[in-house]
Amino acid sequence: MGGSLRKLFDKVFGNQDMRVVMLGLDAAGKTTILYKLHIGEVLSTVPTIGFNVEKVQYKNVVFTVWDVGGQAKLRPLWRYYFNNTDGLIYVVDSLDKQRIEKAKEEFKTIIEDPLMRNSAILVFANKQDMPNCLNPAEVCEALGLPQLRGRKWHVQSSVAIKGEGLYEGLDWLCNTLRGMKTGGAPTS
Ligand code: G3D
Ligand code: MG
Repeated sequence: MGGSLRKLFDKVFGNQDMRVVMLGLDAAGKTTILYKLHIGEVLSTVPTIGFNVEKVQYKNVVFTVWDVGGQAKLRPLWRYYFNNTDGLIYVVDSLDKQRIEKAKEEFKTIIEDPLMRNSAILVFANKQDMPNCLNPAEVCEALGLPQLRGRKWHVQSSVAIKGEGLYEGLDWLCNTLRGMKTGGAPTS
């Protein structure tokens, strides 16, 4: 993202208080995105709770990131981080057709959690540089997004390793959350 992308980030988020969780199966591209954003030092917590959590705070915006799809018994612990979440970013490896069903199951579990019921949902259909990957519309279908009722969601094509699509996705998320807050809708 570099300096200029940081400026865009400033423009998008300003000084809003915002809590964002970024989830997805391992290898989807979450850590790459976190580093590409260049918004601060990525802190990796010691996994005393059983799973590794990465965290970046930039001004009033906090990003918390972890891999889903591991041990089911750890799932209840995720909810500790769901509290007060405004935005959910779900990252999909569009090339990993074998695990798209698994990605969908995990996604469903997350968005159906009562603590997540008001959060806006940004999906990165990542790795769009790879030939024969699912395109964003196919990722959208595979996750069942068109059937979602009463939720704000958006699928953004991305190539995390090149930083492509990241700003556009965050711009949508931020504008959406701003609109929801202005309209008095709960976001967390
Ligand atoms: P995770 O944090 O979700 O587990 P990572 O995923 O960010 O660690 O990324 C997993 C691998 O996918 C990395 O490769 C990373 O470079 C690669 N990757 C991430 N985004 C993209 C993308 O948009 N396109 C392509 N082609 N690769 C991507 P390595 O080889 O380091 O494991
Ligand atoms: Mg990672």
